[in-house]
Amino acid sequence: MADKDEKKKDRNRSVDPAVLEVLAKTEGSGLESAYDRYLKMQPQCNFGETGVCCHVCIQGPCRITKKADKGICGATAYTIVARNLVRHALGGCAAHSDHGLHASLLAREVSEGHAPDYEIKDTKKLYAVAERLGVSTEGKDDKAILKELVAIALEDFNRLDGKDSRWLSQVIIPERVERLKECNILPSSIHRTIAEAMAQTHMGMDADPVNLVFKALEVALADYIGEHIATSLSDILFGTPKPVVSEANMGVLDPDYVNIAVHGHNPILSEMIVQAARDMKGEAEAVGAKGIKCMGICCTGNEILMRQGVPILTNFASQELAIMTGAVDAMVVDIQCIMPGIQAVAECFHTRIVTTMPSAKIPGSYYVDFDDSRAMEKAREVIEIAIGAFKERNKEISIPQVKNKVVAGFSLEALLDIFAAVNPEKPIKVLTDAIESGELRGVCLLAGCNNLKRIHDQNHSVIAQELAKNNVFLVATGCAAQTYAKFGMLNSDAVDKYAGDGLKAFLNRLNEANKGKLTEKLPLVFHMGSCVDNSRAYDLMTCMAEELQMDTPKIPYAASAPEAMSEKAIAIGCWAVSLGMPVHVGVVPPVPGSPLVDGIALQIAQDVYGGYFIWETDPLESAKKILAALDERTWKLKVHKMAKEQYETEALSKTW
Ligand code: BF8
Ligand code: SF4
Repeated sequence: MADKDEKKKDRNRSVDPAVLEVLAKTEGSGLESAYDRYLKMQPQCNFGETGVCCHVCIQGPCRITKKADKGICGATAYTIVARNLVRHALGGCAAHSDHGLHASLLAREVSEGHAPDYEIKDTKKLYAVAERLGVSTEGKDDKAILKELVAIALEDFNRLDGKDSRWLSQVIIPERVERLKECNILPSSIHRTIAEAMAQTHMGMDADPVNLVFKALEVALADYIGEHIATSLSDILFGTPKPVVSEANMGVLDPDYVNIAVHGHNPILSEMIVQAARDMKGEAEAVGAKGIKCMGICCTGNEILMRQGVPILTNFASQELAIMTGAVDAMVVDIQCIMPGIQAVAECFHTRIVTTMPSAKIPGSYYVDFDDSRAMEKAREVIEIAIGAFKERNKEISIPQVKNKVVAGFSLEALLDIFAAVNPEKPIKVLTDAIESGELRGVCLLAGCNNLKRIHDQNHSVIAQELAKNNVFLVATGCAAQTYAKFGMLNSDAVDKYAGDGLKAFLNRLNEANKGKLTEKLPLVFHMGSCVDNSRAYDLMTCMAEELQMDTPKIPYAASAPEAMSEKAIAIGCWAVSLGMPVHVGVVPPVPGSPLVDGIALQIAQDVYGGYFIWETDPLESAKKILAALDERTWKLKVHKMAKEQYETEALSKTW
């Protein structure tokens, strides 16, 4: 019912003041964005929405109705829903892994001394990853170590011998590895898993919903490997993020500058664009600009915010609206989450859309064939296009004067460094102690997208505020983190405004201990990076599990995707469940069409993996359910600790 009411609402489906200003200014102008198209799309097909539409073969589409309880081939609702779930997870896995593969191939070039515009920036991380993966560093130079890491990564993409993924087996706790093996879902290699799952979901193949759901989880774990590889190698090549100060929202646009929006996911491109923009200030001044400003949208925005302090322009849902300000000279895109709609809007302005990757072209856009071996030359080509556009500005510029201060850059390494000021021996104990003492109720990862089915940014902001009020330690990634950036929730003012007493006391203790070391007070929400950096957020859970010597299902750590949209979000949600997290999703995915598959996701998964899904669209209810999931774990943690101490029941406390 609530969902139906939502759909009746008008196009002002946002709580971001900058977005509302642009929507108001463009009403009736003929400029079209996702906010308009969402309305035109109503009502959306209920068969698709609940997952019971199948077009796996071209006898279809088949949809399950009261009259037809099976597809033409005899597939029932549970087969169709489960098969669709596998294919959604596959899309996400392929996207993240493709990103991880690009990072691996670039790292190999660097290790062989090819890609001259890139280098190993973070030797400490190189050594840390080598240690985690069991690679000896003795007597080897950095490039040789990197080459070995890349070989392990590439083997994890291509292995055909059926052995377990080495990367995954090394980066998660042994108890989880065992569980995944027992359930036969530990991937061998990414590409093999993708191929097998495509075959398994072909018409006339697997009809068993449990087998299919398990395959979806295996695919999702392959996604996790791709993400972890992408994050690790990006840190080695571009630096592991450290606390950085910046700002966010459309007010970061400056009419006096050449404004370049960098949009997509791949730091291999955006790092070069940012560097080239710094080098080409003179060229911009020559055409009357004060310089060049880069700013980010979506996850590549997170990558360059975290490492370079580049401001955030906006997040996924409002990407077209940024162009409607008339102040964006070029929007440079690489891969993923790029709405094709940006081109039509750009054509109404002087804005150039520059596509850069062979796998993500848009008709009508400028195309610069980005090449790692000539990266700087290509980046300069892109900047020249933007400078050319600046000269052709032809419309009134109208920039919403909305922006907020941002403190970001919290890689796991950065977080542990902050904790180390309180406990240098065991930094993570600062967090686990605060949970055990009751000061904090647990940790929540706020992740994921925007989805026009919800009011843009509302679920993100309300859920975070509620959790903060209830003393949950909050980390964020992806477009969720960008909501917090835009809304001033990534700075210390937000702590005063929203945090409960326990969270305030915890953060104040850290601020005190880090006086003189940190230039800024700590924020309410800790920005851990892009969506592939959900691997960082899971590394935090692994670190807590190692400290508490418990399997992950006992750790009071939940995840939430308040406005999930993409196939990548489905893959992330599935690996998080199989790796032991309760996962809230604020937009119901196409699963309830099969009560059986729905039941597996919401309940049975918990018995098998310890993690499970929670579907809840209402933000206040969502926060309540996340808190209940955390409280259940905190309570269990205490019982197990007590049992361990009183009865020395190691087995009881270690396994879950
Ligand atoms: O990978 S959060 S809308 S931008 S999919 Fe896309 Fe979703 Fe944003 Fe980043 Ni992640
Ligand atoms: Fe219909 Fe079966 Fe073909 Fe799916 S696979 S479209 S249910 S006939």
